[in-house]
Amino acid sequence: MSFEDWYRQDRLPHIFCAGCGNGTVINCTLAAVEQMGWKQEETIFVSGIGCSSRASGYILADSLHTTHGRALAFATGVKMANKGLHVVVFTGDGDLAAIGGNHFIHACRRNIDLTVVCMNNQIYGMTGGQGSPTTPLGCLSSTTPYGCAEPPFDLCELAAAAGANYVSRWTSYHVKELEKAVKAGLETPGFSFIEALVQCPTAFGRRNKFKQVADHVEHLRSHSLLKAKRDRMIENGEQIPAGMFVVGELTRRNRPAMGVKP
Ligand SMILES: Cc1ncc(C[n+]2csc(CCOP(=O)(O)OP(=O)(O)O)c2C)c(N)n1
Ligand SMILES: [Mg+2]
Repeated sequence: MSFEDWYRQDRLPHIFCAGCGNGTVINCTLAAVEQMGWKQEETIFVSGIGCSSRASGYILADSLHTTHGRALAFATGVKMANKGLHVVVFTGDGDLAAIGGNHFIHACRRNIDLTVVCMNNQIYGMTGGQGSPTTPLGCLSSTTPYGCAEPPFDLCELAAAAGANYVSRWTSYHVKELEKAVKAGLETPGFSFIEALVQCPTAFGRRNKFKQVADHVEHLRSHSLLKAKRDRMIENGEQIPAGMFVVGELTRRNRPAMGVKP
C-alpha cells in the first residue's frame, strides 16, 4: 500500500487553490501514517473549519469535519471513548489559535494522546484573508490593511509551555523533515503538535509581495533557522535576525498522558 491509497479519489478534484501548500502537508502526514502500518479502520482524522480543515474529507478513513475551533474537543471525545483509535487532527492557525485557542492549551495541558498537524498560512484563508493570531508583524491582510500591529503567537512555544509531549515546526519547503516530524509525533504517546508553515498565494502571498508561489516557498526556506543553530547563536550571544523562525524538533518528553491505550 502507498500513501496515495489513503486518499478518497472520488472526492477529487480538491478545493485548494493552485500553489496552495496544504497538499504538501497532507501528503507528508499520510506518508507518515502509512509508515506506521496503521489500519484504515483504526485511524480517524478530525478537523475544524477552514481550507486546511478540509483535509479530513479527502482521506479514506473515518473522519470528522467539525465546527470552527472545535476539532480538539471532538478529537478528545473520540480518543477518550476508544483509546484503541489513532487520532490525527488537521487544523489551521485560525481554527487552532483564535476560536480554538482554549481547546488547544487545555488539550496540551491534558497531554491527550493525539497528533495535531497545523497548516499555518498565517491568515484566515477560507474567508478571504483576515488576520489571524499568527499573522506576522507588519504583514498585510484584509483586517490589517496598514500592516499587522499585534505580535503573533508562537504556536510551538505555546504548545510546549502548555504541556505537549512532542512539538516540531517545519514548512512546506521541508518535505522530508516534515514527514519525519509527523511520524515522530505519531509514535510519541501524549499530545504531539506539528506546525507546518505553508504558502497561501491567494489570501496571503498576493497581498504581501510574493508574486510567485516559489517566492513564498523560498522565503520559508531562507527564513528558517535550525534549532541547533539557534541554540549555538544564543550560546555565543549572537542576535537572532528579525523575521527568522526556528525549525526542527523543539520538544520531546514523557509527561504523563491521557488517552493512551494501557
Ligand atoms: C463559529 C464560526 N465562526 C466563523 C466562521 C467563519 N470561518 C470559516 S473558516 C475561518 C477561518 C479559517 O482560518 P484557518 O483556520 O487559519 O484556516 P485556513 O482557511 O487559513 O486554512 C472562519 C473565521 C465559522 N465557519 N464558524
Ligand atoms: Mg490559516
